[in-house]
Amino acid sequence: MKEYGWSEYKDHAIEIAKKAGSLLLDGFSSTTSISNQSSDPRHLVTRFDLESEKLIIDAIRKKYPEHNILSEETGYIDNKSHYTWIVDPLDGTRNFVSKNLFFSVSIALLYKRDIVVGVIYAPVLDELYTTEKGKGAFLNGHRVSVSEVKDIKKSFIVSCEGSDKRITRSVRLFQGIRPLVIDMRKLGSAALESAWVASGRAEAYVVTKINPWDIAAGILLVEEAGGRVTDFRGKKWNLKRSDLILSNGKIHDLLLSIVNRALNE
Ligand code: LIP
Repeated sequence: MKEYGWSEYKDHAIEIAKKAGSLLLDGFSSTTSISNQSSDPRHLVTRFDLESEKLIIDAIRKKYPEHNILSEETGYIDNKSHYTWIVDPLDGTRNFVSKNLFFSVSIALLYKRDIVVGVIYAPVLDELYTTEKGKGAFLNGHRVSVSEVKDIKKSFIVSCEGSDKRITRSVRLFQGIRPLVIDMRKLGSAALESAWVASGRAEAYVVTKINPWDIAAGILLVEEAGGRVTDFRGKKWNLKRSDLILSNGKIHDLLLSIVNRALNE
């Protein structure tokens, strides 16, 4: 780890996320209808996803031209660097199009295999979640922590199927988890679902087949807020692991066994 920390990169990510957020806010407020720019009708891509992504990639390349970038719509720009920016320019596109305010910009920085910076900005909510490895997790500049709830019966769980569009496993997860907890919620933005765990609004987020750009910033945020992140086998996250539990740590082991029972029954 660099001795002076990762603040320079975090500050840059905040600056870009806010600019991208303001672009999205203009789109969200406009009355013009928004069409799908993708040739695949199952994959919704609006011009705001593309404009936000261009703004973010241009800003990263201007300041750090030698870094790699992995972004939802553009894919992987490989410069053989140890640094990789992981970008979702509009997480929650369906919400955005339906005038639902739960959408966000998510930017993370990976150094070798470790996520070292995470920034999630929800422009309508005006919620800016920021984190840097070893320095804690923050919402609008105030430190946040995962919840203290230890009892699964007193837990709220957020969950979604990620890109697992067959949804068989999410239905099983709902059947297995829902009767044991207060409630299960689905927000439509994986980044914000992670941020809810980090800020103690939910005890855990259970997700199948999630893409790195949806979750990378949220993973560091939850860990820095005192939580725990593993795959369904209890292994640490890496770029290839996409079935994940992000939790307050206290209910993690029990949730792992509930998830595995639900999927294997
Ligand atoms: C979306 C997520 C959503 C998840 C979808 C999708 P997008 O991100 O955050 O919660 O269920 O699979 O990945 O595509 O709007 O950036």
